Amino acid sequence: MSKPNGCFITFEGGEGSGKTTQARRLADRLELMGKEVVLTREPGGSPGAEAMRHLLLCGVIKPLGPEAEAIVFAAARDDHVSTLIRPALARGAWVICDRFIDSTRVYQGALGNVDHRLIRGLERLVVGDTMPDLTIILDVSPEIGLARAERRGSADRFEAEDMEYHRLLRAAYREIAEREPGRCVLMDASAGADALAVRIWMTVSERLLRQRQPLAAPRAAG
Ligand code: Z5A
Repeated sequence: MSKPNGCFITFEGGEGSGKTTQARRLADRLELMGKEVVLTREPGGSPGAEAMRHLLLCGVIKPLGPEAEAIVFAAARDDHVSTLIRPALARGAWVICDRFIDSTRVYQGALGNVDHRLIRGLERLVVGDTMPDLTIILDVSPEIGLARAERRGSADRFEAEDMEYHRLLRAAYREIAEREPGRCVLMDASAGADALAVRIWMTVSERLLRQRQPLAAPRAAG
């Protein structure tokens, strides 16, 4: 068992949906409760994977095709899962990750047309049973998301795709949320960051924290 006590939460969604902002806020709140929190991201999160992040986002892998891209994302994930995520979960930490397997399913699978057998095969090999306990999918229109991402800075290889690409991306995320309601929660991310943080906290409390509360000690008789 790779996570006997720890808890694994991932954030997913299109550009500018607020993943990084909300992952940070959730981490802060859990830390205030005294939890050990490991806040991380993909691609990247470990020294080996961060080196691969640069190659993936600057576009040098793109000419090799979407299959090669999927394999490099999986190689980066392998390093991240084995050197950071699994050890943290095994010692009982809460791991919060900004993007994970659903990004590969959506960007390389649904949008890059990489065969789902390759995507799932890589997932089984690299992730195994280290699946997220909860995945929060932030859903926002591409118009709002890209405007936010633009305000933040220059476009990477994925942000530079056209509007239709971003509409398909949103639809692919919605489909995952519908298919896996036990793991995924879709949230309207067009609201302000404060309101969204409250809804995320309620979801984490209901789905994960309550289950992990130690049972009250039985009252002494008499
Ligand atoms: N990728 C892939 O193809 N396959 C894979 O397996 C993996 C990834 C793992 C990583 O980019 C790219 O890699 C990604 C998919 C691909 N594609 N792209 N682009 P990244 O990590 O560098 O970027 P990102 O994941 O798209 O994140 P982002 O653009 O930085 O967006 P965000 O994290 O969702 O949003 P944010 O940084 O929290 O907020 C963006 C701005 O909006 C910022 O100024 C905030 O202050 C503001 N903001 C945030 N929330 C709100 C609300 N609620 N209201 C108003 N303004 C807000």
